[in-house]
Amino acid sequence: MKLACVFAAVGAIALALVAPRPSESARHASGRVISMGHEVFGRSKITIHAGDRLTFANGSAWLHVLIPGNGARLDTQPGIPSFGARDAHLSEHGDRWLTGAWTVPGTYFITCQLHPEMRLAVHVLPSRSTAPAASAHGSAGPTG
Ligand SMILES: [Cu+2]
Repeated sequence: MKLACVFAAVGAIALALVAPRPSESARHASGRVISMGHEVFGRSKITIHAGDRLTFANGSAWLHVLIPGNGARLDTQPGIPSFGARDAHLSEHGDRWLTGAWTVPGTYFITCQLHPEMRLAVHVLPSRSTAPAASAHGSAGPTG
């Protein structure tokens, strides 16, 4: 069956593309979770799609002040979800913060105002539903 072969191939490719590190496999359901340690995020970068949210979970005993920016310095970035009244989210021990939806594709940086070492790059891809229709940019070449 030709069709079956196609499906098998697509499945294999999808697995190869998607195959996350084991620790990430079960975290898609309610927003990807970024854990926080003493002076570090649980990861340094993450890739999501427009419309997704992120959850920041502070399992450390430390206070973190999450802000858009780098090296503990605020850098408001157009398109980034709101971090609150002063562009800062205060995260105490046990806090879980669900961000607003990331709606604008691009690369954003998040840091902690108290811990310059904390840096997270968020890569936002076009939303899953509109990804194939990327012709708005006109760079996809001729398509049928
Ligand atoms: Cu911190």
